[in-house]
Amino acid sequence: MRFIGRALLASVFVLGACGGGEQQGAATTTTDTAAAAPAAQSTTPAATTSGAPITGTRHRVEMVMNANGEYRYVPSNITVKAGDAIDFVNVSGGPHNVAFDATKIPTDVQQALEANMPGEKMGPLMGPLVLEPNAVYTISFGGITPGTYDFHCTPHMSFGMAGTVTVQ
Ligand SMILES: [Cu+2]
Repeated sequence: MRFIGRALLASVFVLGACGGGEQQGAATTTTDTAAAAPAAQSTTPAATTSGAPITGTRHRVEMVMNANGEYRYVPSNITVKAGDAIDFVNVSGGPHNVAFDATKIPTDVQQALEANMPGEKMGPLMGPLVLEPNAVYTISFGGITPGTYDFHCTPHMSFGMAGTVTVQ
């Protein structure tokens, strides 16, 4: 229970600290209709572009270095329904990422997960490094066959930073 309490405290801290995010305008081209569009204010990441849409609950998993110097996902075991998503939040000790253990996942599920993992991946089923504090990496579990899938953090694999997602 102490561990959960710590995670809740960390959540409060994140909520209080997320006003200072960088807003770097990457767009260098303009269109007639876009000129007056307000800049995006939210730090919520964009929906996945190539994968299945998020139709259910968004779950939160924090990526942390805890008070004992251990690298962990909190929670490390999470159950979702197909169509839910997990927001993986870089709370402390980063960079972190989310990499699925492909050898233990059926090929069709691998393909669906691959499509649901946005960004410039480090390799097959190996999500990009999440560098910025409080940055979020979102994975949709839309279209994912029910099952139990193991994942780990590539930089901290040898430190035991690993988790399991069960899709119902
Ligand atoms: Cu890590």
